[in-house]
Amino acid sequence: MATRERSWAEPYKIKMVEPLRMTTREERERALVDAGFNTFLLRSQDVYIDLLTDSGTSAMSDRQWAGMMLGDEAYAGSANFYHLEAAVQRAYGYRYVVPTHQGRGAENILSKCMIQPGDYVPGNMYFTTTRAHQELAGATFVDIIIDEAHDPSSPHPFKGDVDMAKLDALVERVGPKRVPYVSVAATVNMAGGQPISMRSLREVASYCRAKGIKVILDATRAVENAWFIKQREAGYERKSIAEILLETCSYTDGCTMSGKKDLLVNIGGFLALNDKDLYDRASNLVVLYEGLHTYGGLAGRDMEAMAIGIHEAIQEDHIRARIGQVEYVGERLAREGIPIVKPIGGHAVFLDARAFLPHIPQTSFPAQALAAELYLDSGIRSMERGIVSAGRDQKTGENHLPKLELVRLTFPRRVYTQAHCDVVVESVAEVFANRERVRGLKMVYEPAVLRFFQARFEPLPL
Ligand code: PM9
Repeated sequence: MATRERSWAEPYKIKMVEPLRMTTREERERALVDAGFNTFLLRSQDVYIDLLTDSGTSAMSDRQWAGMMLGDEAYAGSANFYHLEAAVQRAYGYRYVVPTHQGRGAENILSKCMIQPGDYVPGNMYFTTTRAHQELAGATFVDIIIDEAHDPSSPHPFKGDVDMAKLDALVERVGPKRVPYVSVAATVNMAGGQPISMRSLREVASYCRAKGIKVILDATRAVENAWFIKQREAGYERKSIAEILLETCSYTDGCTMSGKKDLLVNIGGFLALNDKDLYDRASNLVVLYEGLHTYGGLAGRDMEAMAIGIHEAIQEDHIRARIGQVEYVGERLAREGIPIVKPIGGHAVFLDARAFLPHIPQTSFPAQALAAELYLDSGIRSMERGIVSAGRDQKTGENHLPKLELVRLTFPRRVYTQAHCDVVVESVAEVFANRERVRGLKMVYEPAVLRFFQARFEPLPL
């Protein structure tokens, strides 16, 4: 007898709810003009389904909320710091932990400790805040990701992999002493939430160890990365997410972490390191920018929630449902013929704005325009990940022109239901059906750094 397909469901039930506000199209038109056509500048009160980011937007569990009540708010030596330190050591395997208020706090400390002006930092695609801190410290970022990562239609299962020839060419050109570390992200956000394989991590580690170069992991979504390794890489099918995560970290010398993603908290991050000297410098510097090395800008209760989040993040049923939800939306959109980045990523479905709006040139910000249009249609908030996010070349002042011009539909963890997902698919399909009506934009205000957060736009005539 043929076995019937069985559904899976979220491994939790809802205990507390937050009402959503629906708006009229007229209200959204006004809100969008007020926000300068930038979804970052909308008030969340004017948003119906918020897919701007998965950062700090997850629902904490009852255990995490209970942990918040156990905050030890001592200035120094809080018990919650030691819980967090032990949780990081257990799950990620690094020796030393410096808490920070969020991921970019860790990036700032790391960049200041490791980079000398004139250095080069290779990485598997840039991330906005990561590159900004590397550049502020005087380094030049060099992209060493495989070419497939820049092609939204390539089905490569590990688009986050490093191209070793690109890495070697850089090291040969500038010399290993000018490369303080290789920055590897798992998963790669800007490529579409795409994973790096264990094979690639191993290769990078053995190359770098031979040259005396350190490897630093951006572990922000390394649990999601572990899920993809388990699904796609031979030899890992039977390993647990916890085992895969530990092996991932074992090929690196430390990590920066935004706890606001994988770790299911609304605020928090850390820098973790194996090298004692580097740790001593980092724990000294953190005092200047974040707070004492046993709180790093966090309340004790925040560290407790993150320690518990580490445990919850690596549960197989959690990660299956988290990535399964994103997959559900991606597969439905693909069935509608809507151009998305393939394979579907871990934290988000990425719409390919170039293919969606071929009549809008990249310099008229098609992804920004598409995010605005989606908001107008239904109040769904998404995020531009294209030319606006890429910013300008530090030396020439010219716009970076990324091959990927994307709109990110990012799913907070444990927040939205399948019915919300269906509403999202229907809205994107509606915008797609009327896509020739969408107009490009011109930028009328451009901030000096990380412009995507605060830039303002006006629509161009059709
Ligand atoms: N990521 C995101 O929405 C929030 C800010 S940028 C719009 O994807 C990686 C891979 C990230 C990340 C933040 C950070 C910085 C580092 N690495 O936001 O400072 O995706 O905690 O982390 C965002 P913080």
